[in-house]
Amino acid sequence: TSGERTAKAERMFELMDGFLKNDPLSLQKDILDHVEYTVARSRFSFDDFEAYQALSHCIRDRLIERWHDTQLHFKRKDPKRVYFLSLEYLMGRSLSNSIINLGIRDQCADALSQLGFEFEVLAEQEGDAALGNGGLARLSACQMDSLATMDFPAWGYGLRYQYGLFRQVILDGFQHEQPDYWLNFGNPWEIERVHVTYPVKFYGTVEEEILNGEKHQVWIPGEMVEAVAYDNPIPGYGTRNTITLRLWAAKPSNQHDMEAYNTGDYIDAVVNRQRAETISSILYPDDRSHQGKELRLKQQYFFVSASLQDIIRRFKDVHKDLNQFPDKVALQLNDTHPALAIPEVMRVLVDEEHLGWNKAFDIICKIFSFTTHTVLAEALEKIPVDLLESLLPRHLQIIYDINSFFMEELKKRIGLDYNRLSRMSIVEEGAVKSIRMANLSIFCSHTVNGVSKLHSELLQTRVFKDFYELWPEKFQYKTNGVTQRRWIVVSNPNLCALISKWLGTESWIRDIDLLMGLREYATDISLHQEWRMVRRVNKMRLAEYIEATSGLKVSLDAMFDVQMKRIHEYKRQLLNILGIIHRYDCIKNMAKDDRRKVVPRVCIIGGKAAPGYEMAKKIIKLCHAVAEKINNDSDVGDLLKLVFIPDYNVSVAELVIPGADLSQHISTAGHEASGTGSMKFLMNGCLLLATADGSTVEIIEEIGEDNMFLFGAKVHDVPTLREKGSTIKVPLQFARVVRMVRDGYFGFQDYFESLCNTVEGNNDYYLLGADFESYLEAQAAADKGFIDQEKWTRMSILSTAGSSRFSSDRTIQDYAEKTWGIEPCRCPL
Ligand code: NBX
Repeated sequence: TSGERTAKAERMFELMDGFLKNDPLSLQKDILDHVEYTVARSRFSFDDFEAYQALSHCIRDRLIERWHDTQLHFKRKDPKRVYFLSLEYLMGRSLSNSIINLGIRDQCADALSQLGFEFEVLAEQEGDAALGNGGLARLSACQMDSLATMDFPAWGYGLRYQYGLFRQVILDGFQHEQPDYWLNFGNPWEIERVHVTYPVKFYGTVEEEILNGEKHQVWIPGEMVEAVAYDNPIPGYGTRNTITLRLWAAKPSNQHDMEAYNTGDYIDAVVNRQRAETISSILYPDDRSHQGKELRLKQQYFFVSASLQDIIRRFKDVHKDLNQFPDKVALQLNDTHPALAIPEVMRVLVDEEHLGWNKAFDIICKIFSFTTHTVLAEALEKIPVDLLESLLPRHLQIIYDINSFFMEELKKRIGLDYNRLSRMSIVEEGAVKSIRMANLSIFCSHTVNGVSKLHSELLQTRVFKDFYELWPEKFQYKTNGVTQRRWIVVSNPNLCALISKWLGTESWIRDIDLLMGLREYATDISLHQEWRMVRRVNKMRLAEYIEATSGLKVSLDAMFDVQMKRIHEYKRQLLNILGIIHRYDCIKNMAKDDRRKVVPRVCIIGGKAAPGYEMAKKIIKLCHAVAEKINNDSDVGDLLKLVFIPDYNVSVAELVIPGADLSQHISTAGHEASGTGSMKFLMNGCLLLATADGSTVEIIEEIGEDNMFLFGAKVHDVPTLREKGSTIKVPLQFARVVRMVRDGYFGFQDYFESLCNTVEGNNDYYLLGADFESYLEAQAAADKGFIDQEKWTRMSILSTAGSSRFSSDRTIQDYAEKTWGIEPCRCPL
């Protein structure tokens, strides 16, 4: 029997002293075994990449052990679980992170060096897993790390895109997109589960059936594809817990199109089958708009359907009564992208489990929580009804039913205020009738979370005001955070060692509040020296990278000033570039003697523009055109350099952030929901030059205005400034730098014209002109601060110390307590 078999296996395992060992010798043996048997190279001759592959498999084996134990432990304890539903994860590289979380970094480095390899070199062999666009996707990755580390019974669900976010290639200063076929060289970090598959259905019709004398709607689907699970183990730090990120890939189903085979058109039938795979083949690279594309909707439903089948199966393995579902399951919607989960759960409960509408809806409202990541009403997702009707006819009916119920409830509360009813309705009647996914998500979730305090205020007073007034208790916020494991321990090992030395413990890696202990030493001169030394080594590494990627040599004495994030008009990279032009112009017009007083700068900009976002692409080109002029001007020399670092991604961030002196987070107030890049810079002791937007407002509370360079209109000034439009007094310097671009000083006059138009007079929606003067003042303050290195170092230490509030551990603790109602479930060692 299987019970006997299990007992026998357990005995054998103990006899053989089963678990893998982590001393350098055992690691070496395992690495060499993988060279020979997994990579299939000779153990006497293999290169860096093959060594990376072997090492990864050796680490993967160790992850799998812990992962099995964790899953078994969860199964035995059966705690309430959270399921994190996100269409995007920016995991970056896994090797260093895994080794550090397993606590075997030194042992691995030893093992490798005895084999003649260097750990850092092997780690560089790994490509990024870039299954997401920007902040939202990296946040998911940070939160998975925290969930694992804090022992929460959590699962992440996502899509296994074959093509991740495009690679950005710059030719003549223009962005070109190249496909990121990241699976080309294999992926040791995933485990294909050929037996964990679910059918996902599309199209078809809805028919009425009579069951036990009652009318029922049944969906007769027209097409079917198969979802196959790929599991990515996520190890926690300082714990055995290793949780699962389960990504779905689409495969043709065997029942896909039986007819075609029967009619004999074999070739066509096979080609058709292949098309199923396109569902999970590509990540949409646009992080602002949604175009109502059928493929995107298919992706969303494919993801939701497979995940929910898996979740419900796991529940039913142990429990009979679906009424207990809310006691055991929390479903977290990462933005509205997975919101089809709401009608899908309804469909399963009503049509398949015959639970009855009211009971089912009651369950829905207890299990879903929703987090939104935007402030812009126009960025909210809407699905055209036509599209939904053809792809998911039954879901459309269910959404209509939810909406009728919603409208009835609303009328009880607000009467027949038709304007308001139509604003709040889940169905938007307009030129294109569509479904408002945010309204659906708010109505059906028990909690609506914003991602920073300011964001939450804006949701309550503007974007979702109508909802807030009626259900204030639903609205909460959880300020975003980032994981110190990735953003200090992995990416800045020297700073990590320094922090541990001064705090006298490594415990801050799990218990981030301890980081505040650094405040005590903020004026200690010997810490200052060591701090500056660490920072200088990081700058050296960054300078080497700049030289290797752009051929530009930069001075380590200059201030490294970085703005790296997706390119958006609201993030105002253009303000940065115009500021740089102004700096250049000033240097040019200075007497030679005065130039000695200029604080040298290396301005570093990086980020991807959505392929269809014309203005963002022009900003990238402008950056290159300006760089070309400045970097070749002998009057300027080392006083000013401008570099665009191409193909910004997680691993580039790991290299750049530790080397930055100053970083810019300069969105027009009221536009950045939170911002998480700033938190990574802060952790690494980089000073911020920022507007009071998103989470910066809370960073100010934490480290104080004096420890950063703050500027610009406040959120409540913005509407008035916009009203004033062209009557605002814009500084002469602003008009001058815009004119330089307009007049072709940097070439490409015609091409930049439309870009210049966006910041002039009434068009200046993002208020570059209005904020320019205070921006320059903040820049001047930064220059002044940089001269006083002692003061600067103190501010830098205080930045790191104050970053503890911005750890994703704190965010996750908040979610666990206040939104999901889950508790840690720690796997014994
Ligand atoms: O989410 C970002 C916000 O802009 C940041 O302020 C915030 O810090 C971060 C995490 O909460 N939003 C974001 O990254 N959105 C997307 O990437 C996106 C992707 C696909 C899409 C819409 C938005 N259809």
